[in-house]
Amino acid sequence: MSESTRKTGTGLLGWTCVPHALVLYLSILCVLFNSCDTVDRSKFRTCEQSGFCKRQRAVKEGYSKYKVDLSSGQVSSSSDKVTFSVVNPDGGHKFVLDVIAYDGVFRVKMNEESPLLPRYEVEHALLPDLKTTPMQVSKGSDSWTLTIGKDDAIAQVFGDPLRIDFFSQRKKVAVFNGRSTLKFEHLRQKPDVNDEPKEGEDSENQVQEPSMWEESFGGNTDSKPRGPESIAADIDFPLTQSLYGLPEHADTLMLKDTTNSDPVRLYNLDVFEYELDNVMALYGAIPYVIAHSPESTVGVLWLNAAETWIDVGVSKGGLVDSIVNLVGGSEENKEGRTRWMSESGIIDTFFFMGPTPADVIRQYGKLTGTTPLPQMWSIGSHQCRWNYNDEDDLLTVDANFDKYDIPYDSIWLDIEYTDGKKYFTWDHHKFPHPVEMIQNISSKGRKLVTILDPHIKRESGYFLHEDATNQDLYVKDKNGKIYEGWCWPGSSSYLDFFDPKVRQYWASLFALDKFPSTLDTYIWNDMNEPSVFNGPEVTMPKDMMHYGNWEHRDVHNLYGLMHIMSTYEGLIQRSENRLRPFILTRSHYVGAQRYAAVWTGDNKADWGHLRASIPMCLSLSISGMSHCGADIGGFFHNPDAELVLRWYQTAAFQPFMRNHAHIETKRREPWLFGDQITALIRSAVQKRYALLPYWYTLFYENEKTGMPPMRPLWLQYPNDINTFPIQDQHMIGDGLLVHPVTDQGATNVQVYLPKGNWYDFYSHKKYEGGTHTLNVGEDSIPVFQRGGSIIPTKQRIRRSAFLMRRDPYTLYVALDENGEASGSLYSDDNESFEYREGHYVLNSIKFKNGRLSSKVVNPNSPFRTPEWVERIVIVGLNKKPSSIEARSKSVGQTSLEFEGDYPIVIRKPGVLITEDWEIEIA
Ligand SMILES: *[C@@H]1O[C@H](CO)[C@@H](O)[C@H](O)[C@H]1NC(C)=O
Ligand SMILES: CC(=O)N[C@H]1CO[C@H](CO)[C@@H](O)[C@@H]1O
Repeated sequence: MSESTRKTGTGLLGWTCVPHALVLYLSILCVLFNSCDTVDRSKFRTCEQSGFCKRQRAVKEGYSKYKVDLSSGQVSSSSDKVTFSVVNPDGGHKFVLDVIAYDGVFRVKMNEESPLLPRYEVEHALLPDLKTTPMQVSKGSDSWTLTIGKDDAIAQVFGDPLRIDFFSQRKKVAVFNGRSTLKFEHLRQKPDVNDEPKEGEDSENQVQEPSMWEESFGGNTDSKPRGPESIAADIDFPLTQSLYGLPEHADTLMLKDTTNSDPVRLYNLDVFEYELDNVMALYGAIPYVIAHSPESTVGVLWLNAAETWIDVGVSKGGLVDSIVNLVGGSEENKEGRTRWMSESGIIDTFFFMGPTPADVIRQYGKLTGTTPLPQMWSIGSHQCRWNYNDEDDLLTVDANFDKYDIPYDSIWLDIEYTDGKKYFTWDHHKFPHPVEMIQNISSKGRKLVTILDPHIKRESGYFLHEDATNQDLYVKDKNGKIYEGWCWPGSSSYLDFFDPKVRQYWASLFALDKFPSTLDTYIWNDMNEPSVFNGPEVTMPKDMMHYGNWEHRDVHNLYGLMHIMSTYEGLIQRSENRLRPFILTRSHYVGAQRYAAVWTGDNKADWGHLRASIPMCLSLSISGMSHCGADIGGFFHNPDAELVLRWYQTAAFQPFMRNHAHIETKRREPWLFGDQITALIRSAVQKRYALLPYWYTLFYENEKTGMPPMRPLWLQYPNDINTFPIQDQHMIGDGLLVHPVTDQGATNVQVYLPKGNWYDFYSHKKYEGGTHTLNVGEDSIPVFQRGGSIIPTKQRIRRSAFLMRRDPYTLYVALDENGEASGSLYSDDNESFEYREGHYVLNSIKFKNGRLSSKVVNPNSPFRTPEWVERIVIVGLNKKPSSIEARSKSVGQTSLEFEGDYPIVIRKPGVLITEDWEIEIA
């Protein structure tokens, strides 16, 4: 959540001292004048207002003269790394360049040879113990050629000037420093004002700008004790201008040209009422781009945790032009360009060489990790509010879900459940019996999720504050004094999660004898950018100090990752490694997918924000954060019935589904908008629950391969250029295509279906590939099943996912032009880590030559479940069957009843998902 009173424009003093009535009055004023509806831009820096960004953006093409000394090239003993020395002839400063190989991936690292002080290298984002791979090295006079595999991936390192060309399947797909804009500000002594420029000193070192050694913004001064140390480099993509990634932004899925705007900014911030179609920084930062073309796909990760800005060049004409060029095959203007600028750290870039989008996703997942399979309940529907007031309120809301027959799996408590915003405590007046309350919820198979933020109330007697003070667990300023900022509790300090001792301490707090709760309590980590109400840009000053003597500047974008890593450890310890943790985080960085689900933060009750939820979650999904959703209804302001309904219908088909609202909004539980809307919301939520087996199977595959459940169309149809800009519809797995209705008063939607056969998932009407205009009513959620897919569902909808765990399946089989289809079905104990020891069942299901057959992929699994198949629905058969027969160990050989011409519905095949079976259609 975001501080509500910030909209009044009063500062720290204002909102602590101004009486409530005045705050209210100011809020009313802002409503009247409509000035509270947008972000206060003056709070956040532009590139021009950020010293290093301004310096780096002024760099012209051809600026850099860095030279690689090829004769210095050293190949490591296992040929997985080549090291060169690099010199900047302007002043003679020396650098080290490493090229390292992993399976399908090149890593390019550049640091000063002997920096004045160590420069920060990102920790914890990548998986530990990465396996490198050998390269073949061929040494030429002007370049060295490094090859992975046969000649699948090649990096050609040129000496003068420094440039690296990357080839995938012999096509040039990326170029590092091809425009010679690399600029590496080496660390230096602070010059005396009276110093004359020294002989032999580089020209850059002679320029002194005031922003280099101290910088002020919005009344805060950054003391910059280390001086200027920014880095920047260009990375271009000769084959394409279709670039994706760089979350988190409330912007288009396909990156836009930034020539006439600010660069895209990555700096984790708590932005109040964020604007749409905007490259301003938001809560998370994933410095990762995928450049996609029908010829080849390549990914680039710029592993740096400091403030980062990225310029994107995708031609003057932008998107339309680039598509025209793609179609026309024109060579000009095809190249997409990026230039990356970070305030500190080193240059550390990864090139994921593809060649297909699925390969890039897999390669990225192997280095940064994938989303572990979530517990089944956590992909159900969640109910949250700032705040459910007390035990009665919470239990009444819970009971109403049953009364109105709307399935849901967890209820959430925001900050007001605590005793005075002291985390790991309960307000004893409002929540006198937390354990009993949670047990009441979990007896119906549901969970409680409570919020735990990283700021700690500075109150003597509060155990956490006392421990943190006595055991030295807080972030400090550069003089060693504990940093104090302002957040929900008032005066607060911030745990330094970079310190292993702090992570261990935080993890220990989840023990059930420390935090009154149960194993059915899960965690929401908010405000972890970190949000500091009175800090520069609402966050921590850059010259604060973390464990290891690193400035906050170096590690800012990692703070949230360290917070959720500690929480994850706490949940693991609490259940003695048995249960899969569930955490929702707002801040995120590369690798956060290994620990948490993510939501798009404090959005707004308007149609634009509903539409934005799709590209935002798609962008996060392709960047690893696959368990993504947006607050249903919009966090700020009050949605009307139509918007709430459309939002439910949209969110029911997104990976993370949660209704949440600001404390000043009206109640918006799903039964509060009249009987008809309640019924329509019920139907949307039931559709979600019917598809839980499909989502669950997709999340299992996501852990294995990195492929996210929610996918842009181009991920599935990489050669269909019509799909490249699409962001109002998406795929779920490779079987379903969704085009939710996201316009107010819409009576129709235009749906693009790629080549092939498609079937309306609910009416079974057949469609061919192409653009279709569909009439929509208030109950419409256009969902299409791809001909060639098999979708597992459960059609006995109960009050929670838990209660459906033993229910039988209905399979939806949609045949392609050849009368074939395939799909998978995964099941396990829905909550523990035992699946990693083989306790699960995976079915590979195929339809071919009139026969539907299922094979247990892991027949030796000890996992047992009574789940069986109760119905099979087939579309696309070219003749009506005369008889249908099932064969399996449990049913023997038996003829089956079926009905309907179209679709054909097979009743009670009775086969088990733990056995192989066949159904013959004659
Ligand atoms: C738990 O449920 C029981 C039975 O409905 C009720 O009497 C009790 O007050 C509930 N306790 C709490 C703390 O919610
Ligand atoms: C089918 C199955 O094994 N279901 C398990 C799902 O998780 C619950 C606990 O939440 C177990 O009790 C079930 O056995």
